[in-house]
Amino acid sequence: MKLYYSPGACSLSPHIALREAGLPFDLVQVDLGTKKTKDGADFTKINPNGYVPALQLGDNDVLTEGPAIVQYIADQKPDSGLFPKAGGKDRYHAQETLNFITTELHKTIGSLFSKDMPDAYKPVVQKKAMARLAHVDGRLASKPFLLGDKFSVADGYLFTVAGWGQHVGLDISPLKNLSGFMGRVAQRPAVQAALKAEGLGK
Ligand SMILES: N[C@@H](CCC(=O)N[C@@H](CS)C(=O)NCC(=O)O)C(=O)O
Repeated sequence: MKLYYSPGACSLSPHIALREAGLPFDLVQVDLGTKKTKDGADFTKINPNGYVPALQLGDNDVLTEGPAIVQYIADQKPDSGLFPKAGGKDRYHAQETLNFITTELHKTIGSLFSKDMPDAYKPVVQKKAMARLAHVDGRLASKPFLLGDKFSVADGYLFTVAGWGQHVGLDISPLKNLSGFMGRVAQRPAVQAALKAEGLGK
């Protein structure tokens, strides 16, 4: 497998998932400005939308969209506990969580990086993002990870997008459960390895 990524972008979520699952993979860096891969290939031939993450599964098979990619990765190691197995209610609740992260957090917090966002609109988006993060903080009051006692691919996704907050004027320090979660996830060897490989490690 080949993961197309950009340092610190939402592709960090499947990158963490691949390392947590212990699967072999190659990393290919993409310049999101020029839409070229590090080795000069046209990334829009790989993902016509021109965004990361994209996971090359075989010569002619590329999977895109972060929530689908992390489920695929977890399903390669069904006993890893990285995502509930198909068939039970837990699976749907886990998908509910991924959908919440992608629509309510990823796209909301991610939009604050846009240079095209009018300054007057930023506080509106920041307020909405903080309300959603407060909801997550509440969920983490009674359990260490989003789905319970065990780390799942949803946690790697939350860690990735909540980590952007500090760069876009969101102060999560009053959200004690979420802050604790961020610290806990950051300590995980797979997460540290992913950050280091993306040039973000300490
Ligand atoms: N719907 C996609 C969105 C992915 C996305 O927003 N990727 C960003 C980085 S976090 C990107 O590559 N942006 C560059 C662009 O849209 O041109 C997903 O969930 O995977």
